[in-house]
Amino acid sequence: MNTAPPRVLLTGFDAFGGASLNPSWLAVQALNGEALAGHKLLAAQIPTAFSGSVRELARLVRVHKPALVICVGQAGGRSAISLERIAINIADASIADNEGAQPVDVPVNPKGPAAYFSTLPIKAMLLALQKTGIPAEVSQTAGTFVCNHVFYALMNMIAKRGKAARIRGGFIHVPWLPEQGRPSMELADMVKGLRVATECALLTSADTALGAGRIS
Ligand code: PCA
Repeated sequence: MNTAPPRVLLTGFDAFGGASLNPSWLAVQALNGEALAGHKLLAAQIPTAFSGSVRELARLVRVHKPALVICVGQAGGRSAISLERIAINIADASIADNEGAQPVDVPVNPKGPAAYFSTLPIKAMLLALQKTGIPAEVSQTAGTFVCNHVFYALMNMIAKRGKAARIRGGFIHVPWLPEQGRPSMELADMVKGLRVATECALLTSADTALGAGRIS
């Protein structure tokens, strides 16, 4: 009998754009192996590359069969943990990715819908984060670089599975670390914030009880 706990896959990206680190990877790595709400957290790095990231994500989902997938990326210029609401079907890169690709106005999936919503309970997660005092927000765009691309590909992957095999998934952006510039967030707060957000996603089945009016 297989008694292994169901898994949560947390992905972070490698460094890009001339940086020497990416806080998304450092943060998810710190959570690797933890037990949370009856699940086991598994952290994996994916490349900051349009093609390579999606290939690796698909492989990870195939191999680990997670119940929940949260992809995490860095968003320089933001000061809060950003719970992404929507993935859009476009790649429009202002810099080259780590494989030298720089798609401009190219759909992620030419046959896919214009957008997908996250299936994470983002309002409940926001409230849980606010209770800890860690700066958090719902974000209406994950940009048009590799993060949005992976977010869209993840939701597309999930949508194509039958209802019975459906996994829950979404995307979270974290700010820079203090050594990267401002605004920033300490790594310990990112790690704690991601743990709280993940636990909330595991414990909240529907994101309906919380009206937007209750959350500033
Ligand atoms: N941030 C980039 C890609 C990788 C990352 O960590 C983005 O926001 O698209």
